[in-house]
Amino acid sequence: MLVKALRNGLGMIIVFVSWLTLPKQIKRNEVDQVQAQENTQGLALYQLYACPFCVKTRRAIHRLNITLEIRDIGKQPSYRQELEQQGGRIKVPCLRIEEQGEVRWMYESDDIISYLDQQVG
Ligand SMILES: N[C@@H](CCC(=O)N[C@@H](CS)C(=O)NCC(=O)O)C(=O)O
Repeated sequence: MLVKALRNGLGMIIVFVSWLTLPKQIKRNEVDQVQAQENTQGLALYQLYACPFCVKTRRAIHRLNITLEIRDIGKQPSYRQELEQQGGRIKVPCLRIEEQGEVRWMYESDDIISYLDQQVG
């Protein structure tokens, strides 16, 4: 109970500091912005709001100036269930990638950020 409260408190501090120190967003012309957004079609990020690795991943999304569908497993039990049953485990962040009708699940914040950098960086 106490550990959970401390972890949540620390998570909220991380969220706040992250908000204060958000990275600069990549600026693109209109055409490139539409293209960048198109390149992220079919992606959904499973996450928890105050998880430090999720904060790190959201910062990268902010830097890349893209909008991704965010599926918070703490707020929506069905997302948690999907992650466990289809992804294979409950660990966040996890990126669900749907390409040409195939779905894969990418765990590990560093891998997710590299993938996003490659797609739209
Ligand atoms: N190395 C992973 C660490 C992710 C991680 O530990 N996430 C925690 C939440 S902050 C989690 O989902 N823990 C559950 C578990 O590992 O089963 C990353 O960078 O994405």
